[in-house]
Amino acid sequence: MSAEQTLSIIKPDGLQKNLIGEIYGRFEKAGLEIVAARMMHLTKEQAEGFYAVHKERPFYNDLVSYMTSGPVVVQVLQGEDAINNNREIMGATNPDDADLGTIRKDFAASIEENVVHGSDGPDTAAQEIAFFFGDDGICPRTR
Ligand code: IDP
Ligand code: MG
Repeated sequence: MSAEQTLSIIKPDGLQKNLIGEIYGRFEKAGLEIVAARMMHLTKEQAEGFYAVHKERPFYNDLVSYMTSGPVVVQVLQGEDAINNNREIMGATNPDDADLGTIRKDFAASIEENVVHGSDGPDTAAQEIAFFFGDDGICPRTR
């Protein structure tokens, strides 16, 4: 499989726990390159738009409150099988179900406050990357 890109977010609890470097280290050790990055405090409208797919879920309003409770760090990860690779590094949505050594097993407090987001497939990856970085926000490695 050729190099792929995926959208990753370190969520507000991840910043509160001061885990940016720890999480970036895990990405880099797994061979993923960070090719775009920004820190931002999502507005309610941005969080609602990003998670629109979950609009009908009972946890939607809480999810929007959580995602706007503090700043986040958003990045594009690039590498072989990046989407699945990142999902493996993250672990299952519910930390109780996550494998040992994953970010969520090691750091998540609950199924909601689970530290990281990662795209779940090629279509959502493309949409989510465009949502945060538009057409020209990526910085390809030139060396
Ligand atoms: P994912 O982040 O592992 O892809 P999704 O099912 O896409 O999981 O859910 C998006 C986010 O919504 C989760 O990461 C988590 O923060 C929150 N969430 C998912 N399921 C629940 C739930 O049952 N209760 C509360 N929050 C949830
Ligand atoms: Mg998801």
